[in-house]
Amino acid sequence: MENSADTAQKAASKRTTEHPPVAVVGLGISGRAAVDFLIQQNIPVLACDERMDAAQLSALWSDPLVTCFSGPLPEQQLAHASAVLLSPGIAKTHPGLQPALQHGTPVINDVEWMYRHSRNRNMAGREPFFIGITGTNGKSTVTTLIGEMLQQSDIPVKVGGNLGQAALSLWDQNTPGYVLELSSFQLESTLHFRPKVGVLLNVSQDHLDRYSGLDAYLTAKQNLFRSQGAGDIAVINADDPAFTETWIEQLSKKGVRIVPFSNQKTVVGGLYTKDNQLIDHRGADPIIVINLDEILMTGGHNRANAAAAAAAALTMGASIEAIRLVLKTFPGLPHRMEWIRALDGVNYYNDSKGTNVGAVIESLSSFDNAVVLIAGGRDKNSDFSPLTSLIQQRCDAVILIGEASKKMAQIWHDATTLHHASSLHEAIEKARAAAQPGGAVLLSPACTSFDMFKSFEDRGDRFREAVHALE
Ligand code: UMA
Repeated sequence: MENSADTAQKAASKRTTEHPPVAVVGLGISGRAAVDFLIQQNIPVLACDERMDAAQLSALWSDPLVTCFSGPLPEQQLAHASAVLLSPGIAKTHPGLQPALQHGTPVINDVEWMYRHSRNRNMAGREPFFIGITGTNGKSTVTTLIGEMLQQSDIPVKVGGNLGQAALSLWDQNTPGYVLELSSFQLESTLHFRPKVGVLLNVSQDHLDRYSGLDAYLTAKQNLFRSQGAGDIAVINADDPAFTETWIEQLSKKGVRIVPFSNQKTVVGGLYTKDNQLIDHRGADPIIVINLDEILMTGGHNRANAAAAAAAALTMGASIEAIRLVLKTFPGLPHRMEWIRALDGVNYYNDSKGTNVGAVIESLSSFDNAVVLIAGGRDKNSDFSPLTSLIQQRCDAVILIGEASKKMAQIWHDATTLHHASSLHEAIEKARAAAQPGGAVLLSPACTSFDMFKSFEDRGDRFREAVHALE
């Protein structure tokens, strides 16, 4: 008589003959969700992680479909896998992936796999739709807004991606659509992924530790539209000079409908802000969506975010009433210009998600003056000089933390008073001492958090706790 382990083993070996193995490289949030999904699909998996040891890996899955590899990537096994699903934190230039790439093994990712799966498994005769959102800044906010606007319109979408919930963990046979925040890292490894609506918010310098320059970074972002064709929609920021007429024309020639949005000018065919109103001018006549002073989120960048989100949601059937309700009540995401408290007449803001120069420019621009900025962390090979004049105009002092502090000090030494701090607590104390009543203390680091914290959320949570603890 067979015991249950024998039965599982037999079932697994029967299953393994039906599908060649798929390799998953990197077993963080996206990799683990991919392995779980493949197990559910009865597909054998080669689960690889260079930084986890064998004991850590063996604790993750007991299913005989999964073979784990810790340490250096198993190059030959990857080359002979039917596909490699690559985690976004690992670039395709990784030496351990080269044999697979040379062998012609598809090196793709969880988003591409989900898309292909969705083509095979039609739901009640209908394929789910995808909305993909990318850009240097604002993509988490816009992704969340679109999700809320559709849900308020009784279109029950699932929301995730770079936002935190891995794409494959969202899969549900009955879901009509997915709203995915997509980073440039993720878009490097999509191929046939075809969003019904692609949203490109803005592009400014970021991740220059991974890309050779702004052009390479922009190319990765534009990959969102690579497979779009007739009937698809591209929501594009008409105020961003990075999106050239030639590129937009190429999209139009494929039959993609361009829906521009602007916070500066009238764009017929799209959405724009004018005279304190957000206007939908996709049709023949302009329609007022909302008065701008009714939008709960503050700042010019959030008006652009509201316009982009409304454009995407409207094209997928959201109602104006739902959009209005969401914009009136959505307070913004944590760690993005999050107001924490006022103490001694000074307002404290957590902008830990401000991990690049463009984000800090947006955040600082929403103050007139009297800001004490806390900046620094792990540098992404960024040029911090575009911040110099804004710091000069708006900051009473800058408190520098982390690995980038020396480089920042060299660039900003003439702009304002600079102080160094060796911990976030010390930075908060120094910021408090430098701040004036009526002013603000702003954590907006222009860097990643990984030199001192687990993540930007960890950095922001600790900042919030420490500020609340001030007496
Ligand atoms: N690993 C290796 N070899 C390497 C590097 C990493 O084996 O050379 C392993 C690590 O040991 C770890 C795993 O790979 O176990 C980590 O994979 P990952 O870095 O791709 O991270 P995930 O945990 O899968 O999280 C990813 C995104 N991370 C990155 O893009 C770096 C998360 O975005 C995203 O929320 C998640 O997938 C779900 O989709 C975070 C991010 O920082 C928030 N994104 C960047 C940004 O917003 O600027 C792009």
